[in-house]
Amino acid sequence: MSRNLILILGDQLSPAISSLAGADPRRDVVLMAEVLAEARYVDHHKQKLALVFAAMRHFAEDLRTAGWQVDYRRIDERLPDLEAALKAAIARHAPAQIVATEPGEWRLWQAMQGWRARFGLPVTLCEDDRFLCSRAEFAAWATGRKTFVMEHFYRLMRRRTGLLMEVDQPAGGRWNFDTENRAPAQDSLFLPAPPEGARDEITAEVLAMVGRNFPESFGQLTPFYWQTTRAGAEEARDRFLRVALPEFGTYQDAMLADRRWMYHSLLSPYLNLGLLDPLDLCRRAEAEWRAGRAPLAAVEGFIRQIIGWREYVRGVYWLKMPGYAAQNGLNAHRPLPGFYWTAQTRMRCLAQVIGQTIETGYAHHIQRLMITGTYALLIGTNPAAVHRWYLGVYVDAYEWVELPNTLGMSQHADGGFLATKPYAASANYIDRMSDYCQGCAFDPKARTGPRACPWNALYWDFIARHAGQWARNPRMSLPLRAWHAKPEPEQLALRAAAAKHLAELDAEPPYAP
Ligand code: FAD
Ligand code: DLZ
Repeated sequence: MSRNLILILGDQLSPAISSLAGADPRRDVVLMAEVLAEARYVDHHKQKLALVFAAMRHFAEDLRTAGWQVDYRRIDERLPDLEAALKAAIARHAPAQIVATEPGEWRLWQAMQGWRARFGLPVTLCEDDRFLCSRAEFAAWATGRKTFVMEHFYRLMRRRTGLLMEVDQPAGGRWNFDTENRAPAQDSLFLPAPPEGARDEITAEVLAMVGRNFPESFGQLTPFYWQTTRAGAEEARDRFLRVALPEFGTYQDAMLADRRWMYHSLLSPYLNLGLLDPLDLCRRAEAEWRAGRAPLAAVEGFIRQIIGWREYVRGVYWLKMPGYAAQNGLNAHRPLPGFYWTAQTRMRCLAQVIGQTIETGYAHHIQRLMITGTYALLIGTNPAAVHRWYLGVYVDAYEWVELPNTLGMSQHADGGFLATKPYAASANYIDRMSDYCQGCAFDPKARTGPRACPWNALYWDFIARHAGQWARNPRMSLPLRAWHAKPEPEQLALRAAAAKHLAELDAEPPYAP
């Protein structure tokens, strides 16, 4: 029998990955390669680089222990890209075909379409069955639909998996317990301690290597918060289920300065790398509810994020690419302010979230959506620039999940396909959901004047700037009516305050990361 060359990418670190199914460890060779193109196609956070490379090296060791022959190429060898790694591996192993699981990003998927011609070998691309809904199934679900409501898709996934189902009815008589979630932050919250980062030899070596080779990359390398092995990810999972899941829903949207983890799971990096299986994780969360250790509202909310949102955004990504990435429905062209790379701003909310991002490579959903996302939206930032920032700075960022969240949900650049209403808010929202406004240089209650929080004028300027568009959107009728009801002098003052803030931003020298 002839030998196959099986390429395993850095976010395909699952022993049950489809490219290995049916392969023979005695005959086939696995190729894993740390390459410059993947490390540099966007300005990745240092902790993301360290996490990916350390997890890849650990996974290669696991494969070897399981009897696989692994051809592993390290970043120090400075291979330019995956094709260079493949070319060398083909010369070395003379395989009869290349096998891979379909990648998570369009750019690589497109490149793979040319591999057969380039390498003169058959290429088999296996479906990525770590997701519940395949690309084809999502496309079939989407076909002929007038609306693409996530909730409808989510119910289908609940039925398909049987998660939180009593025969064919949702557990507790309701599909969605969101109304019981999302309480504002309270100073008295007890918060679980942050997880400890991995400290084994491989990880220590990779941390030193990233420090040497990527000194200019975004973010701090240490303290390093992330687990780099399957066992470590499983420990983080068990700790979350035990300690934080019961409060997950209640404070899902809350933000507190210096208490950056809140009750979130911090499991997205491991899910996206393949160190945890999403369905298995949801079954374990369900078991916590069935055992009476976590309330249904928390468990339902958590499961919805994974079998609902996570699957849904992936479906949208593959349905809409490649055109999706170029959409700019609000015709926004401002560059991303330089302080997104430095956290040097007097707006305390942004300084907090960006500062935390620099230090950890993590921010929770509402920090991403309603702080860094909303500010970029209000000032009219080019969505492609916002997309590049999010794709780089978070340790869990891969385009299939990041792009729809950024361009669609956060920047409303897809014409309202993913979110029918923009996630725009004034300082009032931040003051209600966080403690960021306490001790800020600006007053969240003031709309104009030297101490007025810039978010207030920017919010109304955003409503006014796109008033024609909102007039066609029934979900925006309330803020639009409120804008039109304002006396003209107030409208003028708000727009002048917004113009002043934007002019100050424009006057800053462009930041080139
Ligand atoms: P938890 O709050 O504990 O949620 C549990 C799990 O649900 C997460 O681990 C994640 O797998 C899933 N999940 C929750 N919300 C979403 C969502 N909106 N889309 C997809 N999955 C979701 N998530 C990423 O995994 N990678 C990204 O690059 C990414 N970029 C984002 C960019 C923007 C602008 C926004 C608004 C959201 C983005 N998200 C992204 C979604 C979400 O913010 C993260 O999944 C979440 O913050 C990860 O932290 P956690 O594991 O503590 O999540
Ligand atoms: C994110 C990442 C990085 C930084 N480096 C590598 C790498 O050197 N080799 C590799 O195989 N994968 C890497 N990855 C993950 C890929 O970028 C990821 O597989 C694609 O973006 C598809 O999701």
